[in-house]
Formats: sequence, C-alpha cells, structure tokens
Amino acid sequence: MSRLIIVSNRLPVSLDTAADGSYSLRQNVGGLATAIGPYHKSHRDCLWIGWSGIDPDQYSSEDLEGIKQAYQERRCVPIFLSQDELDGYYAGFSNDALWPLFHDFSHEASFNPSDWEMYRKVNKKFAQVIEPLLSKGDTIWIQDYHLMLLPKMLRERFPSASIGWFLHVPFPSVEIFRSLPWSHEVLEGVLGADLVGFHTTDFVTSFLACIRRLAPEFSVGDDSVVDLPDGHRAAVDAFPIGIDYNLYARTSRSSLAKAMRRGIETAAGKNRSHYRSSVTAEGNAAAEAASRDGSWWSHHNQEEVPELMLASSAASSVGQRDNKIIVSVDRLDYTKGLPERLEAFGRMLEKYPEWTGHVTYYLLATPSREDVESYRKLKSQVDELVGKINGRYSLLAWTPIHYITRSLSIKPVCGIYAAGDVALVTPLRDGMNLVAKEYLACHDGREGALVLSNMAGAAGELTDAFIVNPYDIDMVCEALHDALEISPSKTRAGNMRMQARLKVRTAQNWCLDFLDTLRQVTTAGMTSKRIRMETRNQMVSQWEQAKRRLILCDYDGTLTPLVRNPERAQPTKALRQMLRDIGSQPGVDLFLVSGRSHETMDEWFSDLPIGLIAEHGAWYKPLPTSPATSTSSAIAAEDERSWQRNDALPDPAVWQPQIRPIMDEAVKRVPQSFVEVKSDALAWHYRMSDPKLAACEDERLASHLHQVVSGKGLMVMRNSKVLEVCPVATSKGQAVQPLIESGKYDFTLAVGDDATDETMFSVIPQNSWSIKIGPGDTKARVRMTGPSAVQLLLRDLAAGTSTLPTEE
Ligand code: ADQ
Repeated sequence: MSRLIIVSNRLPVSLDTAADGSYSLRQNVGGLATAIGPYHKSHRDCLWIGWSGIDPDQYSSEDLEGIKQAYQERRCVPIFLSQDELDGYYAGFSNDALWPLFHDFSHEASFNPSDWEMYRKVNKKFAQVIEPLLSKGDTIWIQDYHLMLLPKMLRERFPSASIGWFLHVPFPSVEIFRSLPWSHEVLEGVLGADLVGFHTTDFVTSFLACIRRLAPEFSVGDDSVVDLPDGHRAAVDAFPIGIDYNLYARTSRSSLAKAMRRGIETAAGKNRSHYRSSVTAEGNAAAEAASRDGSWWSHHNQEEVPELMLASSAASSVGQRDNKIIVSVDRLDYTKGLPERLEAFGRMLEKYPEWTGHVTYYLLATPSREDVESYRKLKSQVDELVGKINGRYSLLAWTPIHYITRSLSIKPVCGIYAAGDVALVTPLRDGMNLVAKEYLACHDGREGALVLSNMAGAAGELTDAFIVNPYDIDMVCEALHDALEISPSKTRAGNMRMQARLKVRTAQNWCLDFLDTLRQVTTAGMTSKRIRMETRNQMVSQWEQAKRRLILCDYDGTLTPLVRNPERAQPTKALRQMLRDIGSQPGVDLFLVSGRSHETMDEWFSDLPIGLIAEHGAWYKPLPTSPATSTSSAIAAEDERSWQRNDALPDPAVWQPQIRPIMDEAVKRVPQSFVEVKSDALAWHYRMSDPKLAACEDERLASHLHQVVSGKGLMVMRNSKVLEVCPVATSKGQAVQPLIESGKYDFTLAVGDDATDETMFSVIPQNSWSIKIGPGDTKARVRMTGPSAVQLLLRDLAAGTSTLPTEE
C-alpha cells in the first residue's frame, strides 16, 4: 500500500509539561489510537497529523520547535491552534453545532456564522499543513466530524490522491441534518473523499438520503457510489469499529483489575456474612421499632412506611438471593442518557423491592466540558438523582449507587467491567459505543448480562444483549430486572456468540478493512461488484440460517498472496489454524480447490479437517469422516480418505514426454522461468522472469502447444504467469459438480482469483455466493481485493457458526 497519512482532530499522543517546564509525550488510549495506532506504529512511513492540544502562546518559539521535533520522532505532525480558532472550530462549530445535531439533539445545537467561518478556516489550516507533506500516490485518511470540509479541499489540490473519510458519530436523518444552514457545503466537503465510511448501514442510508434531497446535482447509484459532475466518484459504506479484544480480556485478568473487582464485590456484599447479618439486623430493628408503643410509625403498616418496608424486605430476602452488581462507564455527556438510566434504576428498586440491599450500581461518570453551561446542568441533574435514590433507598450497610466521577485508567475500568453482573449501556444516541464491547471482552467466556440501547450503533451487532429504547423508562426498568434475574448459563451462551464476533471484528481489522476498501475503490477494474457491508451482512445471515454449508476455496492468490516462487507459498501457522477452525465446525464442509500438485496439497493440508481437490480436479481427497474412536478405525478412515484420480484422464506417461521438451525450450529462452511437473499436468511458470520477454514467449509457446495437444484429450490453460497443459476432462468446475449435485448444501460459497476458478463460479447454484479476487471480467457475484480480505470474511462467517449447536 502507498504511504498512509492519518488526519484527526487530536493526535494519538499528548504533551505533558512538568512544573520545571520540561515536557514529555504520552500515548493516548482512546478508541482511535487503539484502532489505527498499531498500523501507524508498524508502518515506518505512516504520518499522523492533528491538533497538538497545547496553546502555542504559552511556549517560546524555541520550545515550540523542540515540541515539533519530539512529535516528529513519533511520526506525528502537530497543528497549533490559537484560543480563538479553538473556540470557533472546536468548542463552537464541532461541539455546539455538529455534535448535538448528529446525535439528534437539535435543540442543543447553536448555528453561529462566525463559528462556521472559523471551522472553514481551521479545515483550511489543516489542508495547508498537509499539502507540502503529500507525495504522489499517498493515501490520506481523515477522521470524524471536525474535518468534514478537508476531503474536498485536498481533492482540489490533489485530484488523483486516495482520500478516505470516516465518521465516528451517528449521521442524522435528513429532517435533522437539513436544519444546518451550511448542510450543502458540508456534504460537498465530505464527497471530496473516494471512500466515505460510517459505523452502520443505517447511517449510510441517512447520508445518501441527505444527498438525494439536499444535493440533487450529485447522483447516487444503486451501489452506494455518488457521482459528482466533475467526474469524481465517492463510494459510501459501513465499517463497524471494534476494540482490541485481547487487550481488554487480558487487562481484566491483571492484578490491579482483579483487586478492583474483589473490592467492588466485597463492598456490594457478595460472599460476606457480616454484610448479611447487618441487613438482617436492620430489618429486625425496623420491625421492633414498628411494634413498640409510642413509636411514630407504630400506627402504620409496612405499605404506608417505605423505610419499614425496605428494611424488612431486604431482611426477608437475605440468603434467598445473591447480591448483584450493575456497572456503567461513561463520559458525562447528554447523549449518554444518564438521567433516564438513573430513573429506570430508581423505578426498578421501587417496583421490585426484593432487590433492596441486594443490588449495587457502580456508576463511573467522568465530567467533561465543565466550562459549558448545559454540561454543568447535566452534572447537577445526575448528582441530584444519585442523591435522591441513595437517600431514599440506602440501608445502614448498603448504598444503592456508588458514584465515581474521577477519570480512571484502563486497568481499574476493566476491574469495574469484570465485577458487573449487568452492564447498563443506554445512550440516547451513539455512533457505535465501545463500552458495551469492552464489557463483553472483560467477561471473556463467562457470564454477565448487557442491557444495551437500540440507539447505539453497537446494537446492530450485539443482538444477544437486552436491547432497549433508552427513552422508555419502564422498558429499561424491566430489562434491568430481567438481566438481574437471568441465569448465568443463558448469558454465557449469548456472550460467547457476541464475543466470537468481537474477536474477529477487532479495531485493527476495522482499520485494515477500511484501507483495503479504499484501495479497491481507487483501483481501476476493481470497483465493479465490490462487496458492500449490506451484501456482506446478507451473506452472514444466510450462512447462520443454513443447515449445511459448502466452501470451495482456491489457494494461491485467494487464501495466500501470489509469490514469485510458488514453493514459498506454504500456509502460515495462522492460516492453517483458521482452516482447521472452519473445517472442524459443525455443518461446514470446506474444500481447497487448487491447481497445485496433489503431493504438495497432501504435504501442506492432509492433516486438516478439510477436503482437497488438486491439479484442477484431476485428484480428489474427500473430507475426513467423523473423528476416529480407535487407532484401527483411524487407519481405516485414512485409507478410505486416500487420494482418488479421475479415471478418464489420458496417460501422462504417454503425453508428458512429448510436451516436456517443448516447455524446456521456453525455459532456456526465458531466464528464471521453470517447469512444474504434476502427475497429470505440466506447467511453465514465469513469475520471476522479465515480464516483456516472458509475455512474448507465452504467446509463442501457447500457439505451439495448441497445435501439439490437439486430439490428445489435452488443453492449454493460461493463468496468471503460468501456462499449463492438462487433460480436457479436468476443470475445477467439473470437480466440484458432484458436491453441488449432492443437494446436501443450502449455502455455497466459491472463492477464486483466476480463469480456472471461473469454471467453479459457472456451476454453483444461482442463489449461492461467488467471489472473484482482483480485477478482470468475472461470472462471480462479488469482488474482493485479496487474501487478507478473504481471510477476514471467512473468520467472520466462522464466528457465526462457532457457537451454534451441531446440526446433522
Ligand atoms: P466516544 O464518544 O469517546 O467515541 P465510546 O465509543 O463509548 O465513545 O468510547 C469511550 C471510550 O472511553 C471507551 O474506551 C471507554 O472505556 C472510555 N471511557 C468512557 N468513559 C470513561 C470514564 N469515565 N473513565 C475512563 N474511561 C472512560 C466516539 C463515538 C462513539 C464511537 C467511538 C469510536 O461517539 O460512538 O464508538 O467514537 O468510533
């Protein structure tokens, strides 16, 4: 891939200044730094450009030079913004206009023309910093709503640059977006990109609806590509961001996170007898007080005195139910729905008093933007609600809500996640919401319920959660109650389904997927039949619903990159593991269908639970039968599974001695070309040779061979940098036909990169899936870029079956 330049509002590193004036750089831990950071770190020519986060007026010009130098060592280019610029561009237009508008809070949005002017000016400033750094062939990836005008500004100066733009927050409906006085310019700005990305297909739909309605001079195609009058095309698609799953799973097992979890469990009265006896004592005290003459409440019954009811209810259920912990982690923002969530929690305590004394809510809500009046108001509202609930329901040994407003680092946050029996994630609107995914990773392989807002992008993926409308207080209250009551084994099964997906759809894969798609939409011959998220989701859902699935997959150029020397294409450990994982799944039959010799296929893959078709179908090795129960049955099964040769083939001992000398002549003429001898084919390879000389020889040799093979039951096959003579009676299509005709499969997927794979694409049923890798004409239904994209798709599919029960 060409050099990548990442552009975001903030850089992934921040400057810390000590009291003595010295400074150092610290890595940020946000979602973006996690997602793109590894790519930035591992590609030595990758640059990251963004606001430095410091006020340049506070430093001498000498210091600023030093700071720039320090950033440069981290391959970051800092942009310095004055207070005025920040006020208009960041606090003003980005946070007071776009943020509320995009989160459906138009009543909070203020459209100030001077903020808009500053937003334009700062986007221009970004463009001016980037321009001198750009070279021909560079790829630029711009992040988020702060920089919506930048794609067009860069496109005007660099018409052939590859530009991607991704929005991390929701994209609103046209009814809301059109209230922005500069909506047309914003759309135009974004459409300067070649690829426009959102978290979900719903946001893609809203964005395209806005273009149709507010910018009708741009035409939106059925393939979600927008054509601009100047000939530029912008593809629009969904790329749901993930998390670094292993990081969260691992961190939740760190000693600090474990200590934090234990502390929370102890404070919530889990496994602690004196907590129980104190609740019992309080209940007894209340009962005694109620029965005493002269007491103020002696004339009332329990229903009339809530305090009495609470204490005795808590006491009566001691020993009958386990204490439970609810957790939530948020930045204090009006989009996160904290007041509504607290109301729902309060209602739950009121409606289900049996939870009194037995459920504790750990609410981590770190204040942000405290200089803004509406955020200060929100903070007071949350403080007040927490106080009200705690005041009303607390017992001597129990406080319903533990309210933490400090900012905590990842280890304690993972400790909180891990302690939760239930996570309450109920934003009123959210692009994705990483908290829900982080919670699940911290419950890797174990129980823990998730109550998740249907207004978060994550709800489309985490479908095993308790999905709620965050505005519907009763619904959240009921879901919370159900989540507390549900059996751990049920949540474990659902979590494992969601976790399987999260382990594949990681932050790093999100980054690679976006960049891969950007390359595809900017490469000639690759744009037609591009597989979009919507189509991909359709494929995954058909896969999940199928009873028996067949995968027919070419090897070279499809599962592994084409290499100059074919012997170097041995499968990696990770690839073999992936094939093993998919092949051993219930209801999945995986066949590798290759032109390679059956000896090579045997050496590389025979120990895997997959079927093999070699030499374009001349040789076939069936799938292993069910696992052997004894050594003798293993030997018998292996015998039955031995390679089978197609009987109708001409005798190689007769024809190969005639063809081989002709190919050897070509080897003499083209240095670094060679002949591969297979049992039923001969192949002349020239990937390592001079391309011009080899192409000439290819023409000459092909026409010579055509004459020689005529009438011998042989044919000449031209593939990528290979000319092959093989029997007419073989093709990958013919070889897979018996599998197709068996009628066993209700899902079929065929994947391949060259002409030999087209024969498979022509024989598979109409409604099945076929994927062409790379450019060129094809009968396949969709197209992908290369092996890494195929592997990600197969892992995605496998995640959809890894936790399904066996179907036979
Ligand atoms: P954010 O608005 O930052 O991201 P989110 O996706 O929830 O929202 O990520 C928040 C991150 O901050 C998480 O990693 C979480 O652990 C951490 N965090 C939150 N509150 C915290 C606290 N009080 N203390 C410590 N850590 C805390 C934007 C969009 C989202 C989208 C992401 C990624 O608004 O919708 O998911 O980008 O694209």
